[in-house]
Amino acid sequence: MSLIVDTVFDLDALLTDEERAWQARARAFATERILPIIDADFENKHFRRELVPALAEAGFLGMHIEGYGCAGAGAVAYGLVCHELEAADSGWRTFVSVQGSLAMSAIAKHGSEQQKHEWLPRMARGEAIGCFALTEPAGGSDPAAMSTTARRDGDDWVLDGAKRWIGLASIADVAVVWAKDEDGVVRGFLVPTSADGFTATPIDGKFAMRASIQCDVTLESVRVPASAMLPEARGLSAPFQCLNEARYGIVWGAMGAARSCLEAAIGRSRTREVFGAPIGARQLVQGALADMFVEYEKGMLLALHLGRLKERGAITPAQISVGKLNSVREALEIAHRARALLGGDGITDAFPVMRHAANLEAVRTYEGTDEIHQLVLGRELTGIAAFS
Ligand code: TGC
Repeated sequence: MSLIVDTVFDLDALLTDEERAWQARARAFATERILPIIDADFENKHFRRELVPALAEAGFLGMHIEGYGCAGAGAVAYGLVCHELEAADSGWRTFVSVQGSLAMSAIAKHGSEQQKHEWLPRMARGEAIGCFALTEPAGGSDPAAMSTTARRDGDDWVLDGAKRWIGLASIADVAVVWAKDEDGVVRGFLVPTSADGFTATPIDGKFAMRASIQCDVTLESVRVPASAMLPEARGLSAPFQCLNEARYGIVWGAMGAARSCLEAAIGRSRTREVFGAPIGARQLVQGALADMFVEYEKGMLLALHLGRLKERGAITPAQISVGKLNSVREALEIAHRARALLGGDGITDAFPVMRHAANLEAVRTYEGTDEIHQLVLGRELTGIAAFS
């Protein structure tokens, strides 16, 4: 099961048999189903929807949720799946995150029993796709400033506003829409995407995440019944609890992209000859590989530690910020250094490295930018919030 970079620390030895089985299933899926098609899909800006039933069949959708047709797997198992999928492409880890960590988690954490029974089993089977509409065109860092509104009209709610960067919205069946009610309180609504006034338009011109979908969403007098409101979601902490789940998956996922880049660089260093010897025989190259490897292993140990904390119910948002900040920042650095070691060929699709580097630019920005996570940690350390 171990790859070159995984042998030194033998992290596999710290996993249970069940976790290794999830890891193996995800690695097989990534190798057999994603890697053969990902360069073409990235080039052609194509989201291969026909893979969704296979992802569902593998049990990856909402896999950390208990009951309602979901696998009820542990946090480390979920992290390992994110790691393997993102080693192939961030877009497919993002799909699993949006569906499972955001949309399904919102329903599982904040929904009524009826909402859970209506949506979660279908979403776990991949028969219904969800999206999570929080970020707005004016920016994603300060959701408290959202301008989307929910107005009560008789037995209905009427939603108006705009959202941006909403993954999967144009193919989703249900949108978890966050809006302020007439008292200014953030509430969540399950909005069928077929509702009158709901429009999702894929964002074009992306240099990252080209094999996945992010959309502009408009809500123009979208009318939903009172039963569409998530009863347990009241205030911004409700969507933030879902972001915690997605950010946790990124801690593992970004290290998957890093692993792919590191392996490409190691492989190339053994075969590419310059000045009469493999570049891997040069001290500068070995130093670069060693630095990349050290950061990769530190990132994996941190991910595993956070996973075990999460399984004990002991993880905090600040700890997740450490993981998200570190994993994505170091994965990007590893991707950039790998690109340099590959020389000119590193900018081509002969290697996955530029694709990962481009994707990681998006991952660095969504689910809290580097700077947001630095500020979360700054507040943790000083007791002073620097946001406002
Ligand atoms: P503040 O407004 O003061 O707090 C609001 C309430 O939220 C609570 N809270 C959290 N609860 C759980 N987990 C967390 N991580 C939480 N962070 C905050 C907070 O305790 C408070 O609760 P209460 O009960 O007192 O009302 O906000 P803050 O000052 O705590 O936080 C400020 C800041 C900047 C850290 C926060 O606004 C933030 O994290 N901003 C970044 C938001 C972000 O990540 N946006 C990107 C989302 S990605 C996306 O929408 C696309 S989805 C992916 C896709 O579709 O592809």
